[in-house]
Amino acid sequence: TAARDVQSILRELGLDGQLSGAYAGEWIPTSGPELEVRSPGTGEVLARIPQAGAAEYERCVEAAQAAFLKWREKPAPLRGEIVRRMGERLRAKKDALGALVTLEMGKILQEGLGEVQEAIDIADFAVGQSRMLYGLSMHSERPGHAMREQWHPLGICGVISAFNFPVAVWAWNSMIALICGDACIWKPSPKAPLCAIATTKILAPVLEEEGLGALLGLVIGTNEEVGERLVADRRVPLISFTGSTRVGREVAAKVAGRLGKSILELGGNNAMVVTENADLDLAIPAIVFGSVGTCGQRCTTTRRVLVADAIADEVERRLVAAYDQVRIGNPLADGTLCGPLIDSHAVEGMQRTLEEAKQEGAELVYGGEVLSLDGDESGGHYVKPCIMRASNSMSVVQHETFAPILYLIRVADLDEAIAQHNDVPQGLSSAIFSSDVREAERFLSAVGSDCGIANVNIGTSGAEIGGAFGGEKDTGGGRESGSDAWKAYMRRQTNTVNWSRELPLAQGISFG
Ligand code: UN1
Repeated sequence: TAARDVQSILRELGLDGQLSGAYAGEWIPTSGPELEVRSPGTGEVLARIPQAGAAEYERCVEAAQAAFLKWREKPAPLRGEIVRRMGERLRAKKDALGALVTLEMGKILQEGLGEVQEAIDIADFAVGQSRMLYGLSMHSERPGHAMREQWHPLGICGVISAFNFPVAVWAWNSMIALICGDACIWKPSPKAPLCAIATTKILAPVLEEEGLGALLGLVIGTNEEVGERLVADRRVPLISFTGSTRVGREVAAKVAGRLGKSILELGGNNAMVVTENADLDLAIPAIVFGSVGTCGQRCTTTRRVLVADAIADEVERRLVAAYDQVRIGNPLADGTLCGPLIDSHAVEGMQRTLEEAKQEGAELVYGGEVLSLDGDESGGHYVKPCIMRASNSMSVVQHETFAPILYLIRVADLDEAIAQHNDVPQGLSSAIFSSDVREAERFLSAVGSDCGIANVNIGTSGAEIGGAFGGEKDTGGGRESGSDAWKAYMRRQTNTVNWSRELPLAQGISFG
């Protein structure tokens, strides 16, 4: 039955025939090296995609630029109306697309569906935002003068996305970029290209009706052929990159070198502070969802727990009991809470980190085993989520390993917790569990968490789309999704209009 399910999911999304790796308003035949897509849960080959190369990339950019010139003239609320129709299409395909996320990327079905919901949510948000691209008006110091700012469309936005959120993070960028009047070119992760093809097949027809399909360009290709070209391309004023800090640093330097704009969503090293005043009935499940959810492969995954000495034994005991209840297995199956890692490299990376952790003196509390590897009967990349006692200064704790490893770190008090909390290179998401308003507010204050996201009595992951998403330091400083993140996708223009019959100069200068 599993095999039939897979085929029916692929068929429903139009992925069962010959696939192309490039869309530029129409699907362009591609003939580059084949990308083989395997399901991380079973090892089964889901598809083979002939990749796009330089020529197809060029077609996408040219078509996107031409479409942009028309799109920017459409009033923003009418652009919003088109995005509204896209949200409707996503709603209609939520079940199938959510299942595809699970098949291709390995997160459990509940999370696959949640990811598509996140894309629907941002589409809805973008519709409202399309009537709220507000600029300020200022009071001129000169008589008979008016001053204001306007926000204009920017151009082509290149979106380079990661495997772990193969639909939602692209949607954060593209839905907002579209209402801002931009075109998009998507280079998805080679580990999740089917989600990109399916999403484009669902959404682009809405734009095709307007003759503007090329606004949602898609290029599946290697970094050499496509990624580097996109990053270096002066016709692409904005690059939004999600991925590792190492690659993000290179992307940032290249885009800055041509004075382009970039939005960077890089690694996290997210911690939860659990004080003596924490409600552990909330904290324990929040830690489990944060650390085990998506098999530890969210940017926002809880990687460190900074726990008050006095309650550390109890927290450890309760976490072990909770981890023991986590059902690991086929991510499509009911009741599974933890699916596989994305591939064998991720499994090896986790094992390497655990080895290094032991050498540095971390103590294994729970889990960490490889449950099966490629070549085993199931072919999946399953591991047992792991808990370790560690200290914050260990090099394994300072690095992000994209796997379910949770470091328990004991601290004497809130001062020490905050100091250690901030003593890592990354600054994405953070949380405190405390029912004491003084502790909670201090954590959120200027002397508290240094992260882009700081929560009280909820976990580090699973943010809603309404807020700005992103983080500081090695996380890259970008903000996407809600709040005023839309401003990054537009260009600001300051206007001064003289409606008087004089020509006074600013700063009181008299000239001639
Ligand atoms: C990511 O891991 O790249 O807050 C994004 C969350 C999700 C998005 C994560 N809404 O966990």
